[in-house]
Formats: sequence, C-alpha cells, structure tokens
Amino acid sequence: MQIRTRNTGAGVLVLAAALAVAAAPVMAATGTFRASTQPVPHTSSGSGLNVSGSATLRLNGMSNVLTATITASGLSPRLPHLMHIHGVIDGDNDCPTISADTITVDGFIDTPEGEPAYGPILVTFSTKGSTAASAGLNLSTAVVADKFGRINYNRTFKIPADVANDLENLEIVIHGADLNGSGAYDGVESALGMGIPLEAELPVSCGVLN
Ligand SMILES: [Cu+2]
Repeated sequence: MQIRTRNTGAGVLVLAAALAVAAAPVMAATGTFRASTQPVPHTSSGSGLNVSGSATLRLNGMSNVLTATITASGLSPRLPHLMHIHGVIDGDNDCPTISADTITVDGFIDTPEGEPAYGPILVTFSTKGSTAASAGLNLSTAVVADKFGRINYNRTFKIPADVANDLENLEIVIHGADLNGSGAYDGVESALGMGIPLEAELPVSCGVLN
C-alpha cells in the first residue's frame, strides 16, 4: 500500500504551531504539589513546637495561579503563624537539622539559621493582601490558629513564574511558637531584629514539596 502525503495548508499550520511552542517561554507544569511538614528538630523545649501539617498546592501552569490548602496541628493556639514557600530557585534546598543552630547556639533553629538549608522566603501564605516575599514577616495577615492549635488555610493567588517553574524543588515552612505559654509572642528578640520576638519567627514545621 502506498501512503502519500498531501501538502495541505493544515500541514503548514501545524508546523507553524510547533515553532510557536518552541519559541514560547518555559511554562510551568500544571499539576499538584504536596508537602508533609514535620516538626523542626529543635533540641530546646517549649510550647508549640510539635507541629505537623500537610500542604497541597494546585498550580495552573498557564497562569501561574496557585490554589494552596495547608492544614497543621500542634501550633500555639490563637496566635498568628507566618507561612512561606522557601527556597533558592534551581538550588539545593532542604529542611534544617539541629546542626543549623550555629548563630545563637540556644537549641533553637531560628529563621536565619534555617536559611542555609531552606533558602529565603519566596512566597507568603497570607490571608489577605500581598503574598510576596516582602510580606513575609507581616503578622497581621498571617493565619491564626484556633483554640486547639490548628490551622486550615486556603487561598488562590498568582505566584512568580520562576517559583511556579521550580515548585517541586522548594519547601513549605510554618513559623511561630509561644515557647513560654504566655499567650503572646514575647521574650527574647529575634536575630532578624526589627523588634520581632524569636517566638514569632521560629520555624516549627517544614516539608519538602514534590
Ligand atoms: Cu518562612
């Protein structure tokens, strides 16, 4: 049997479309990324450190719109908990071990000490307003745990293209522990400065997205 190819206009269109795809910028994969977050392994003790959670991020790779669902338990009740996507784009990211406790050697892995492992803030899981890294320490828009120390966060928003392209290489980090059980973030100031107590920024749960 002989198969003949006819040179139709449609063939030219298919070729043109293929070239257009090749020339387009790299698009993020549409899909679901998950992280199971585990307690950050501090050796010093305090309230609100035994935090485990689950993050499900659904990404639309066309628009870079992310629908994030994050649940966690074991958090300090009725207090705001900063949550972020951390990482170095295309870098080697992971959750910190206690060997990260190198700056203030106090048995706690604070946010700056954890950064060599999990990288800088890339996205802020705020409840309203900005979700940019620059909103990362804004306690007034952070999710607040209920009286049982649980959070159930859900928000849909656009993320930067480079973050969308590298989601499977990044981490979810949840912060904040009322170490002394005073009902507020107080006590020693964070190494981050800016008047923020260590309790407010202390990483308590971390998980690798995949
Ligand atoms: Cu963080």
